[in-house]
Amino acid sequence: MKNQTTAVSYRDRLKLLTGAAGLAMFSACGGGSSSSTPPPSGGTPPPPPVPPTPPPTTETPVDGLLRDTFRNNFVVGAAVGPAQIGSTDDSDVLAKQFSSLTAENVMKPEALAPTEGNYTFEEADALVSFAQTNGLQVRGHTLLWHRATPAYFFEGTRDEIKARLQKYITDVVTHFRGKIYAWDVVNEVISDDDGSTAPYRDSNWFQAAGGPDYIDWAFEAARAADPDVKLFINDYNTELAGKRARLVSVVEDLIARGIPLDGVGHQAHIQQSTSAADVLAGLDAFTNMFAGLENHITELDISIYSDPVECFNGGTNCQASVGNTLPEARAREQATKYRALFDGFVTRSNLTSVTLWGLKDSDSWLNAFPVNRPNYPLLYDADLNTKRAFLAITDPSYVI
Ligand code: 9MR
Repeated sequence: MKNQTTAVSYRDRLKLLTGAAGLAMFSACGGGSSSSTPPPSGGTPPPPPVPPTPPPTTETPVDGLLRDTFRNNFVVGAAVGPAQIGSTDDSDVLAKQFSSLTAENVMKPEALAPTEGNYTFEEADALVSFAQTNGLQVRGHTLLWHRATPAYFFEGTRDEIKARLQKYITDVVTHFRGKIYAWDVVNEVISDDDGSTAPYRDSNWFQAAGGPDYIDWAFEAARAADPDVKLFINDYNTELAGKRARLVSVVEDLIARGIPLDGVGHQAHIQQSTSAADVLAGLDAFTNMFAGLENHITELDISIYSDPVECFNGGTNCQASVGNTLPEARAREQATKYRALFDGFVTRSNLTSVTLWGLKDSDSWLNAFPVNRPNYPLLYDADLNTKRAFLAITDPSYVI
């Protein structure tokens, strides 16, 4: 049902936009049938044709354009923190254009419970409060990760570790109950290769629990604390066949054993060389796995570089920096990829949330990963101008 609605809605938007553009042009020509009437014999000859105007790199989008373009498809989110919430300019764009927020860092265990039992909810609460005031929903990220987690979580016996994790998840999910629509319950628990612990990552959590049972503990504690929030397993590289297959096997196992799971989060940290079809295949691998399963795109960004694997593994052979300005050719390539992704996203009826991993390019983690180098992976430039990528996904008639 949603599939139909979404496809129609997106095409309706195309019609509306072309209609609006036609109307504007019509009225600029003076309106009425005279614009197409040939001049009377002996009258002023028609002016020479005007050469086409190159498409703008930026324009001022109408309020709600991003959110409303996909209103019938999925919520559109951005990962943010205190800097964006505290900036008048950033928060204005967030409130006007987005329908969802994720805490880039302030809901991670090291932020919420830096010492055992002492919760520091202030920054996360401020984010939730900003979202509620402005009508945005909140995605929770993340209850369990092998990074951004204080060492005390791994101290003691297996039973103590389990009890501590259960208490942490119970406390945090209860604190945000009713204010968050989905939690990344476990983040990046899948291995990157077929090593001895595959399909599970050989992590501090895997070691502390002596296997993958901690994943069950996390989901069960989250469900017990909030029967309504959607529970997600979140990971990167689902566009790669091997990683995807390992995640599929884990999700199938969780479902078969009745572990409460509502959906799969696809981080989608991709680069210019990533094929949009592969990202969409990552979504499709989970469709129909069980009735009601949802996909979320949780951390979308498109690096303008196309780095080889050794760049990610050891910082070698990374592409040269383009410098402090995004070259037009790269902006166009990136916009084309964003459009290909969103054209595919709107036809996936179980995709219910798409989040960009940041608001503007200058805030992105990719300026420091895999090496220090200016990157331009998002929809807004450092001055909050909309980029070609923004126009490509919000205006089907925009010529990239
Ligand atoms: O963007 C986040 C960065 O600011 C943090 O320093 C880092 C460590 O907490 O986490 C980054 O976000 C990651 C996300 O939480 C999980 N997927 C990968 C993201 C990029 O590293």
